Amino acid sequence: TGRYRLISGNWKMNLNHLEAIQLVQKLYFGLRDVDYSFSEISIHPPATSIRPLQLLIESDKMRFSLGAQNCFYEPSGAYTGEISASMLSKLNVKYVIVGHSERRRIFGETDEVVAAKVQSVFSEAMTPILCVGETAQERQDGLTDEVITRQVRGAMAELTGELASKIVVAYEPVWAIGTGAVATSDDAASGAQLIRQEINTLFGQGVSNSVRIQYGGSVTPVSAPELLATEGVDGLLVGGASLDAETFARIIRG
Ligand code: G2H
Repeated sequence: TGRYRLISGNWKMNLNHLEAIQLVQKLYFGLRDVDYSFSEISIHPPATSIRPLQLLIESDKMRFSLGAQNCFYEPSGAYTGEISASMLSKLNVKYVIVGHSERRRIFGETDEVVAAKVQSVFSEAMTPILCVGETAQERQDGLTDEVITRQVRGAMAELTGELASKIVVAYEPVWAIGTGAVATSDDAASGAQLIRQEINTLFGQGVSNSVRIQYGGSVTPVSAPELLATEGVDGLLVGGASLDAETFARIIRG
């Protein structure tokens, strides 16, 4: 497909900066005999660990890209507790997760907020990893297509085609997140297809063909190989299983 595989570790709100350094060192040594040049690896720690990990990755020339889990859409100002895209880009962050279902559900992020965050990440020359996916209830009610279409359109409609082609979209069915209920390869394929179809409608085939689509939701070393081999799936967004170096290394090794 020409799309370069991206495997991302989303640590969520876990590990202090000392534990973060240990985990990345372990991961690095765990992979030293492995050829994983066919994949890019991004690591998304809590904000407190970004600077320490930047120093570690750069000083030891580790082949990991640095990621963040969120950012605010304004560049600066009176927004107590928030972190801007420009602050992240100064730390050489390359990928920023935007619109994760936990942020939509717990922190009330709407499609409009997610769209503004996508724009702010692009404005700092970083790449958003846009998360979309239906809940169990929505799936049961037959709303999967509608929800995915709305979330993709809501976050992407205002982009130029050039920026749109650079986005990474993570299909994360909410019913499969942290539940151990991993989606089947068929579920992942149809989610990815829906996403690519909507991007095709918005921007045309050139753009939809270049967008990378990840699968996320209870990925383990057991399910990873089949998911990675799934038509239209270009990578994984891994939560719980990225918190253990050996486990995450097994996923990367494939
Ligand atoms: C889904 C995923 C990573 P987990 O949220 O974003 O987490 O693998 O723990 O389900």
